[in-house]
Amino acid sequence: MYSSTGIEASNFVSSYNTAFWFIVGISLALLTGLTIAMLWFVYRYNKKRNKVASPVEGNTWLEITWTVIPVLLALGMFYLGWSGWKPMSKPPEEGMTVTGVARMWKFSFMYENGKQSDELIVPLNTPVKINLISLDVIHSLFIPAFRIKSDMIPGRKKLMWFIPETEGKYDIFCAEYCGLDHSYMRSSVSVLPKEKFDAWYIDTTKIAVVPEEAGPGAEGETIMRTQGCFACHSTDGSKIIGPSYLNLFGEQQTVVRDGKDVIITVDEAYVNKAVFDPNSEIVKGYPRNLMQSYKGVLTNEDVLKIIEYLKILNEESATQ
Ligand code: HEC
Ligand SMILES: [Cu+2]
Repeated sequence: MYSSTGIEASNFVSSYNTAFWFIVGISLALLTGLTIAMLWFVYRYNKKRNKVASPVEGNTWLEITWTVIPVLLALGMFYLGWSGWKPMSKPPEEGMTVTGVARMWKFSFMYENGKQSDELIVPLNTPVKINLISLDVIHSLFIPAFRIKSDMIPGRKKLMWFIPETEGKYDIFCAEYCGLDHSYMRSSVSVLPKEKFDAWYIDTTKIAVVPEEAGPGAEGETIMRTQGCFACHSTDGSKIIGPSYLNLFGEQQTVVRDGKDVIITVDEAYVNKAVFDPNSEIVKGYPRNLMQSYKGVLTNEDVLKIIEYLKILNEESATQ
């Protein structure tokens, strides 16, 4: 994985770099010019060399020069910045759309065909538009190699787009401090040639849908996918941020309630509480305050559908 300084990984790299080096160049020229002038004045007009202060009358041409030149330089910086930024807010009609979901502390990307991935996979030379969604706090999707960054704000629709122009794998970071594991909130974007991308995209067998489409549990699965539950809960028994959904429903679980360990059975009432009031009972060994309440987001009916999915998940794994 490389962050690329030399290569043009996206359509925004060259205009961005032009503005960047223009500003750096002006800053360096001003720094050296001012430092040299300052040192010269210290040397030439110190008390030994210039015993009597000489009053200086105004000099119109000098004043015009040092007003007009910096104004032009500042306008030049503005122009390059503006003209490089403007196309970023104007996505083209064509191309593909991906939904990028941020959640403490993970990105996931959902494709139009239902495919879901924690890493962004995109085809070379195709415009990619990303709908930016945050499910909890403000995050920021930052792809340094592509020279693009955008905040992801809960409750607000935002779009980011780019055309990947060089094959490779590049870093993605969260660029907005979003809590404890912010610094681990990383992902990557892989730019593949069109044929390789298509092969990956068409292969929907790896989509994490356990129930048959429209079968029992499918609705619950869809709810959880759109709410981002799978960012923290796996379906294969592995621990991610929260406990796995596999073999959860109907099993015994040790939870901490009012500071005391209690053994409970995961039933409907318990799942309801876990979803609407997650901090009242914390599964032993897991941190408090990670899972947010879904009060007002999900209904009791939604929770019943989720429970149906949890049951199906156990049955599916038992028959395999
Ligand atoms: C930000 C990460 C995160 C997200 C997103 C999240 N959870 Fe959780 N969840 C946790 C953590 C951590 C725990 C364990 C601590 C606790 O009990 O609150 C947990 C616990 C649970 C439990 C109890 C599990 C057990 O072993 O007893 C259930 C049920 C649950 N979550 C369901 C959901 C559902 C349904 C969603 C989506 C609507 C969801 N979670 C979204 C982090 C998350
Ligand atoms: Cu973040």
